[in-house]
Amino acid sequence: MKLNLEQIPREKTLSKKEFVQKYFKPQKPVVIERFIEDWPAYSKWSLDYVKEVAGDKEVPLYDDRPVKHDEGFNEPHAKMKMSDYVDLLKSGPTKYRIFLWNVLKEVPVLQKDFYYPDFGLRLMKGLPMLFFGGEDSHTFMHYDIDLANIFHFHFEGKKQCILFSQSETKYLYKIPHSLITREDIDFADPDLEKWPALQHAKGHITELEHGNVLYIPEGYWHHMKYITPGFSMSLRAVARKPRNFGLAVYNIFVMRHFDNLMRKFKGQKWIDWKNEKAVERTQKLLLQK
Ligand SMILES: O=C(O)CCC(=O)C(=O)O
Ligand SMILES: [Fe+2]
Repeated sequence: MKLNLEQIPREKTLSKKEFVQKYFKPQKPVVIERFIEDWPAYSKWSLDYVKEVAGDKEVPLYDDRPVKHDEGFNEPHAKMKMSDYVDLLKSGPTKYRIFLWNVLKEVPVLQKDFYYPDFGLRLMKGLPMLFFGGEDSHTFMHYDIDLANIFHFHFEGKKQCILFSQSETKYLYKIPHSLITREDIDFADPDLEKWPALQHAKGHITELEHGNVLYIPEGYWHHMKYITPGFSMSLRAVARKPRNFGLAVYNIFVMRHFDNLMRKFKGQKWIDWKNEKAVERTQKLLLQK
């Protein structure tokens, strides 16, 4: 048995009008294959180029170890120079990833290599973020705290992306008071006997190659698996649907602080409780079906 995933449609190019009508309004994902061919980044951006312009920067690295209280929240698991990291990526599989690296702030010259595309949405200009991963590494299934619309541009190598809309949350073993699902689910090859509710979830899948851009609609869950080493840039636009905007405000101003407080007071017990709750709640919904 496999997950119920449909291929994300692919378009060679797409006008603003077509994008809004066909994908933004109905909130459907799409891959645009040749959208950035006029960006300098299209011919320039590679791991070697990043090594050249940012080799001396120290970068925070994350692997796939589950959240633990004593390791702090969002604390990097290791640090190294970008030049060493690129060498590591090229030397073979590694779990180490860079998650949310602010390009503008860290390496301003990279700004000249891309434009803010006009998709009819107002993009947040201060927040172009970069993500890197080694062969076989993955970003846990999550949705972003602000439930933004995401344009995810991929460079060098291949990356598998699995998406679910918020309507599927009930089948995904979501951890309460957080933005992730159970971290021990391997979405690229899930054990459906252990996680039976996943059979009911309807999702989307694609593989990105250099120069492709994936539109991720508001609040969609995303799981990324780097098939070969590579990196991506995300540009974001604020959630427009009132429900999503409301959830974003709740997550940023309430959920996050409540969760931090509970971690402080209850420590690992809080994390263990949430992990159990994720299964309990999902099983309960399954019985009601
Ligand atoms: O590609 C990745 O490693 C993660 C991307 C992501 O989570 C995002 O763009 O919001
Ligand atoms: Fe994300």
